[in-house]
Amino acid sequence: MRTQVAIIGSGPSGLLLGQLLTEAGIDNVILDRVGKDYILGRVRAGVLEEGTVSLMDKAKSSARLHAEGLPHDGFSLAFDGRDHRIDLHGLTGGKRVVIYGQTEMTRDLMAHREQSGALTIYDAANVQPHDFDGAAPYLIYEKDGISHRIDCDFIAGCDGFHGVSRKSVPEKSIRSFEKVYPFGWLGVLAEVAPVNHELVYANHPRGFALCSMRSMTRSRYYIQCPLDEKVEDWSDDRFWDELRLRLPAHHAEALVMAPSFEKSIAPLRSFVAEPMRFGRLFLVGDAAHIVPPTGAKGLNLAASDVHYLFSGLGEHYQNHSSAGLEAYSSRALARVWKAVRFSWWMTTMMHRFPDTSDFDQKIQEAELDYLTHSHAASTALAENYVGLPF
Ligand code: FAS
Ligand code: PHB
Repeated sequence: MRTQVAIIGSGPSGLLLGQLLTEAGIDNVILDRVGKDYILGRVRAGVLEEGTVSLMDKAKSSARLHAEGLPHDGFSLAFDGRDHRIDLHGLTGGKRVVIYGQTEMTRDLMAHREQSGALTIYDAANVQPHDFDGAAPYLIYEKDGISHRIDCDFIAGCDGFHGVSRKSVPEKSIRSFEKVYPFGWLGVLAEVAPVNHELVYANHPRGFALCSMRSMTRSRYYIQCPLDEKVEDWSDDRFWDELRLRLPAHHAEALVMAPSFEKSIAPLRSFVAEPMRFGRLFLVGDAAHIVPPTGAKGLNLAASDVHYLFSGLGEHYQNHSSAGLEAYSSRALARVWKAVRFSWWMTTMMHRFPDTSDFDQKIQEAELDYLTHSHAASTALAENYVGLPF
């Protein structure tokens, strides 16, 4: 088989890139090592920046997003028993975010891809990229025990943090930067009305908590937990009790509880691999970088990577220019590092670190006090949260 762009990974990165290329008439094939239902069973992000929404528009996959997504003009920081609202819309000259689950975004992109007739090969085992440092890269994979080859012009490594793409690059050619946080997030999904019409990020002596949602009838809640916690040790009752202890009284009293239908623990890390391009192999999204979810940047960074790569591939095929592809890594990393900084800053400000010193705790409290009383500081938070320009 031959294609112009071979994409490894059918998550948001791969699907969004695949649909933008298909709409532009650039032939592409997506391979994923698991099946469609497994991908749709993963519960991940919930907040979309306007840039991500625009890319879904461009991919002709945003009808349901506009019909069901919830535009949010602000969110609250809760500490010392009260809420402090961050007016995103007012502080950023009218920008906002949209609440729409990554699972639904993935579902929409998959549906549109099927309608467009573009090829996705699920359950593709042992995908291996080859000769991407030359002019004729190709992929080898196995399906139903038979080995197959796909010749292509370019390979997009959209295969996430644990994928094969980054691992296929010679160690001497890649540099990585990492910070592992001493806690994780225990998250639940429940078919119940959210406690507040906007998100609430809570900093409490017992730990961080986040009240989010997927719709006005489906809530998503998180609490910070130690890294050695086991999800089976957390009954719903224990989770709800702990969440209420970390929220201001008016939220704790208003919280509507219901049986959870999803419960999981995610570790938190910051990770960046440089560069993001190796010859004709491009790393995209979580394959190149990971951020703690506190700033809601992971999925949105994947989208901006896709924007830069799609722009470069379009220039290559339509204008016979390699300028965009040459600039991909530096352009993507410039935005990645600012989002990594913001996600680290928000995580450091909102979580309780084990063994933190009294001095560091006072600094955190001063940070929150300054942030919620300074127009300049809250503007800086708001412009990062809605998403810096592409
Ligand atoms: P993904 O990991 O989503 O997709 C990669 C795809 O590649 C997968 O389908 C995988 O099956 C496939 N793949 C991997 N290896 C392969 C191989 N060798 N061969 C073929 N296919 C292969 N972000 C937020 O903004 N907010 C959140 O609350 C949030 N919560 C998260 C919770 C968890 C547990 C995780 C892991 C991430 C979370 N994220 C969150 C970040 C997440 O949303 C990612 O940023 C987003 O999924 C990135 O999308 P992709 O780059 O497409 O990677
Ligand atoms: C979510 O709804 O899953 C979510 C929202 C905001 C975040 C992280 C996760 O910062």
